[in-house]
Amino acid sequence: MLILFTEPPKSLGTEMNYSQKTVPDACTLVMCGPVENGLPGRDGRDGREGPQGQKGDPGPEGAIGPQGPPGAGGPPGLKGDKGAPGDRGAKGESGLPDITALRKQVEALQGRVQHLQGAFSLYKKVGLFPDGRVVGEKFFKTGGFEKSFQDAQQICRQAGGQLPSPRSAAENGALQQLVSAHNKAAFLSMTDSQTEGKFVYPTGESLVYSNWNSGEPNNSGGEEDCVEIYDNGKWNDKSCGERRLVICEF
Ligand code: MMA
Ligand code: CA
Repeated sequence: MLILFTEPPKSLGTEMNYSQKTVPDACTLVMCGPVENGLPGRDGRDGREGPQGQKGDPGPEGAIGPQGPPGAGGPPGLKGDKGAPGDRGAKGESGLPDITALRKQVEALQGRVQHLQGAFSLYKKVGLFPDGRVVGEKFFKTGGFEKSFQDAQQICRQAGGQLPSPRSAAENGALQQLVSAHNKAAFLSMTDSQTEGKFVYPTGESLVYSNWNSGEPNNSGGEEDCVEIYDNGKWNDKSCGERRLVICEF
């Protein structure tokens, strides 16, 4: 070890055991001895930070998370049906009807009637296209297919109607349109099954209108209890077992 002082030391401990030599101009050189290993030095300072370690393996899969919050509400539902009419109001003070309230009720009803008229007008067109006819308060509609009298009668009854009972030239003309459009004769509702030669409606009522072809009804073969309408609108009595165009009346 080399120690330099700016001036010679004034005193040194005897126990330090050293040799000394003066260096001209500058300072005193002190050589420490004897030459043998000294005590171990203090621990050095910590080294620099090492390089970053390698990326570790992925950890084990975590446990399933808690249930999420409920989703947003759905779109609003369809408009509900109209409610039942309200209770009758309390009797007025005077006992006379409340004209203002009644006027409002009439206006509300007029609006509802107008709406129904529009809806009915549309449904009528839909129902009549393309094989329906309206005449007065009566509707005729054909299924476009042919059936025996019994089957045709059942089909019309199941549909909430009945076989055609034309009671006027106008009604007969509407039927004729459907028959000629399909080029197929159709059964009417009337028969003379009960009394030969006496045709009646399903109710038993006698005919109020007829349009027999010339020479009809002739009960040809002794087995013609039903009635068909030709595409010229004329009627002929015919066997009920034949298959004819099904037209129903509503
Ligand atoms: C003729 C005529 C009718 C009868 C039919 C039976 C074609 O018309 O006699 O009255 O109902 O035949 O097919
Ligand atoms: Ca006949």
